[in-house]
Amino acid sequence: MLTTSPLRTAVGATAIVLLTATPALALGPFLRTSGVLSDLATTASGPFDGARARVQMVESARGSHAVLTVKGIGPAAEGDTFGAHLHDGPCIAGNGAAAGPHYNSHAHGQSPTPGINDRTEIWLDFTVEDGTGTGTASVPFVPESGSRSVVIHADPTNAQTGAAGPRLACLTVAW
Ligand SMILES: [Cu+2]
Repeated sequence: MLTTSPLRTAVGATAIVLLTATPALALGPFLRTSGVLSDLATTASGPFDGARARVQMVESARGSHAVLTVKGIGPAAEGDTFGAHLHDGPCIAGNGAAAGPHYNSHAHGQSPTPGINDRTEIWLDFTVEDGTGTGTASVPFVPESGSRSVVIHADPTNAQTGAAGPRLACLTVAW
């Protein structure tokens, strides 16, 4: 028999099954997903064609912690650093705009002061080594559930503006 926490009653049935595998009040993973990246690039081919990504997010008393791992990146990108972020909207191949803006905790009413930085947004930049990249982030909030995405950009994230150039690829993250 399933027992559901009141905090979780709004999420979908599949997620409820996963979440109730742990005691109702325990803090733990609320998102674990993987798959082949969807292509957002405007060029015919690129280093993320056919690459796979895995995203895990864990809730703790301090907020949330995210890990992005990308594997199978083409050799042309070896040693390069790419910006990657949690975005508000879904990942739709060929439609980078569908992912919307970065998930920003102030925009969601979760932080008192506005700002674009690695405390109000989940930035997961990574550097490619042996075709693999890993980005991590810890933030003092837990993002609201929804159909969202992790978007990989062409450039490293600018710490002042959050900009990271064209959108190259994405992965759906929904919880
Ligand atoms: Cu982004």
